[in-house]
Amino acid sequence: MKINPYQPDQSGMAYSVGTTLDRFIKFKQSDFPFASGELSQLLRDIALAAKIVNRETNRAGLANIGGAFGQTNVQGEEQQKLDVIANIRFMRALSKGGEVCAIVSEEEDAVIDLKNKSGKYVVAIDPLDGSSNIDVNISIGTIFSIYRRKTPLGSPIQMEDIMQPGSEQVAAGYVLYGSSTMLVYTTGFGVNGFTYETSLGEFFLSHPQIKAPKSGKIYSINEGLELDWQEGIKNYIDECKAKRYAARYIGSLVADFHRNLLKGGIYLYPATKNNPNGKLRLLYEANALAFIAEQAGAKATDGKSRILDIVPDSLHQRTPLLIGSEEMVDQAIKHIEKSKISATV
Ligand code: FDP
Repeated sequence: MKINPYQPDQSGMAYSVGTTLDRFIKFKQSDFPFASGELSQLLRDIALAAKIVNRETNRAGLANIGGAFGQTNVQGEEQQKLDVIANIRFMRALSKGGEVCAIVSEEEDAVIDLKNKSGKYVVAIDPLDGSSNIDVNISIGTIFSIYRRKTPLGSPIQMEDIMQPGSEQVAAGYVLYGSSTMLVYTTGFGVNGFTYETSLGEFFLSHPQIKAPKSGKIYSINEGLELDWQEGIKNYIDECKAKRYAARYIGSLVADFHRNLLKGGIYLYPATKNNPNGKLRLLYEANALAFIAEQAGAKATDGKSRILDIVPDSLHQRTPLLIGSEEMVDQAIKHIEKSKISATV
């Protein structure tokens, strides 16, 4: 029997391993008519750093890289050693790649100006999200947003390059370090997911054109904070319970978001009494996931406005976040609006 390597293989002897992330990015470059390949290279740089972080997270239990680093970040949160390692890996990949002029990171107080005159892109990144889950072998993630700089190439970086609303993102994605490692990203032409094949050291296309279910039966929220929620959120969660929806809360935003994106559901981190702006960061958490959500047909809001329309006024700005299946987010918004009306009459 002769097997044609260019045809789908019926025999199973030469089954196709699939499309690598690199090849997919190369094919997709034609989505951008005048693209010179820098965004593609930048996505490859991110994927490379993700592979290294994946290796570090996998051996964390053995390599004395678990636990606290002994310092707090600008948010006052205790940095874990892996937070610091992931930050170093991504900073290095982004600065050496040559496409980026500035980086905003959860782990850095100020903007990192790379003084790279030819760098077209600004990256906002949470190198390792879900820090409280690092030491207990629970899924964690990386979240990134990519913007084109506004000021001319070669001129000094300005705040207008950094403080762009999420609607200006040219690409965004996340890496989920879970039972398998996945990279999911969008460049504004749908959402595609890639699973890491450890023995080959490659990400392969496993979830082409992800579409979020319009509705779902999963709600994800930290119910320990219920006493601090506003009325509308309480009422919405009561409705979820009345409908016997399933409560699923990992406490790693990427993991909770990813599950709900595939299965249908809603993730909520609302304003609370202590955190009137919620907990999550607009620039390097909410914006990227909101872009992905919308590209997959889901929705993201802070309860009042579309996340992607918010114009940031500070680097580490927080925002309430309600994100997930369209009908569920709409229903939550209805409850918030209704409770406001009843509070004023
Ligand atoms: P963490 O503080 O562990 O880094 O981004 C912050 C985040 O995790 C999200 O990943 C997660 O969804 C949320 O905070 C968990 O916050 P709570 O512990 O307050 O529920």
